[in-house]
Amino acid sequence: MKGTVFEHSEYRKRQEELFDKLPMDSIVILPNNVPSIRSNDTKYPYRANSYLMYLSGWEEPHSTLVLTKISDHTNVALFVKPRNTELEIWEGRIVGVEGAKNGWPIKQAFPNTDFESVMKNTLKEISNLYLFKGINVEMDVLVSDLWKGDILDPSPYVDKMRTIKSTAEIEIMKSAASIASQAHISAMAITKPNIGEWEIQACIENHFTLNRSVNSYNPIVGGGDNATILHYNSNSGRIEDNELVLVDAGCEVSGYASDITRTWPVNGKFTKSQREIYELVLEAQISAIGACQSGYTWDSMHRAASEVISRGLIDLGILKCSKQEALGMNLDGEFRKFFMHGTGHMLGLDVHDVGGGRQGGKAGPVLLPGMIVTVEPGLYFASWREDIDIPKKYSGIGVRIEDDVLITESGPIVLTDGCPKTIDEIESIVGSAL
Ligand SMILES: [Mn+2]
Repeated sequence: MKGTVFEHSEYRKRQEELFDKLPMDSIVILPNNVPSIRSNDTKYPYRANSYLMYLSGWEEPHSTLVLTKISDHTNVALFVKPRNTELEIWEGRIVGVEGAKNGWPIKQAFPNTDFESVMKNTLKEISNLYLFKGINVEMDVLVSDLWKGDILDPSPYVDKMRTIKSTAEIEIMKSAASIASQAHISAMAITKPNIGEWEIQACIENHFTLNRSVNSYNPIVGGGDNATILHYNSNSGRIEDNELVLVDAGCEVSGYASDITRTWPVNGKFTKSQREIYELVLEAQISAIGACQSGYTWDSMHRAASEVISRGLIDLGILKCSKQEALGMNLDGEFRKFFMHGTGHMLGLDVHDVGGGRQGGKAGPVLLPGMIVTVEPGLYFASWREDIDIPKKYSGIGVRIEDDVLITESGPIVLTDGCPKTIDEIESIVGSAL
C-alpha cells in the first residue's frame, strides 16, 4: 500500500506552521472529497482533497483530518475508514486505523464511526472552530449541528503556505512539467492534415499513462475554429490541411499539476496570417515571463502581455484605435475582445491553484520565490462571431501559448522549457514521426 509522497517531517512542518497561525483553543476540521458516481454503481476515478494531501499526505475517502490546539497542546488526528475484509475483496485494501497511525504523519487515528462522539467531547474544550466548508456537505451539516458558534474558514492560512513550494514539491512539479512537455512533442510529431482531435488527445494521454501520471484536467484539442472556444473539450472534430490546432494538456504527478498549451499547424507550415498571430502571442508570452520576478505584483505579467497584444493588434490592423483605447485604463480595453482571459494562474496541487489574484487592473499578491505560475496569453478570432469586424485572413485562428514558471531570487525558470515553442522548432517537429 502506498504511503506519503513526502517525508513525514515535511507534513509536520506544514502542520506546525498552521498551528502557529491559529489562536489558542482552536480546532480545524478537514474532510476528504466525497467519491462521485459516474453511472449506476461505477464511480469517477477518485481524487483526494488537495488540502488534505497537503497537510497529511492521506488520500483514502471517507476520512477526516482534525487538528486541535488546546492550551498550547497540539494534536493531529485522522478519522479513517476501518479495515473490512469483505469490502477490501471488492474495492481494494484499506489502510485502516493501525495503518494510518503507523504510516502517516499524525498523532492519533480513529475509525470514522467515532467521529461524532469524539467531536462532542473535544468541542467542549475549544473556542474557535475552523472548517474547510463545501468539501463534504454531510460534514458541513453535522458540524453546524454540533457547534452553535461562528464557523471560521481556515483556507486563507493554508492557501498562503501552499503558494510557496518546497524543494521537494518543486522536484515533483519539474517531473510533471517534463512529462507534459514530451507528450506535446509526441503529439506534434504524429500530426498531419485531416487528423482527428481525439487522435492527438489519445497520443497525449498515452504518454501520460506510460509515465504513470494522469490528466490534471481534461485535455483541450481544438482544430481551426474550435481553438477559439476557451473551454472546448469534446475533441471530436477533424482538422483540415491549412488549420492550426490548439492543445491545452497537462498531467498530474503525485498530486501536482503541470499545464501546457501549444498551437501548431497540422500540415507543419504556418501560413503568413497564422504566423503573424503566433509571433504576436509568443512575444506577449515571453514579455510576460520576463515579468515573473520576485517582488513584482500579480498583475505585472498580465500587464506585460496585454501591452504587447494591444500594440500588435493595432499594427496588424485588427484594432483601429489608439494604444490607450486598445489597452484600457484597467487592462479592460479593446484588446479584451480577442484576449479575454487572464495571463496566468498559480499552479500546484490544484491546476488552478490557491493564492493567485484576479487579472484586471488590480495589483494583487506579490510574487515570491517558490511560487509557480502559468503564463498563457492567447488570441482568438472566431469566424462565427458577429460582434467583431476583422480582416478575413485572421478569421478562424486561435492561438494560446502556455508555460509553467517558477519564481526565484534570480529570475523566472521555465519548468516547461522542454516543450518547443518557436516557429522553426515547431515546423521541424510537426509530422516528423510519420
Ligand atoms: Mn492554465
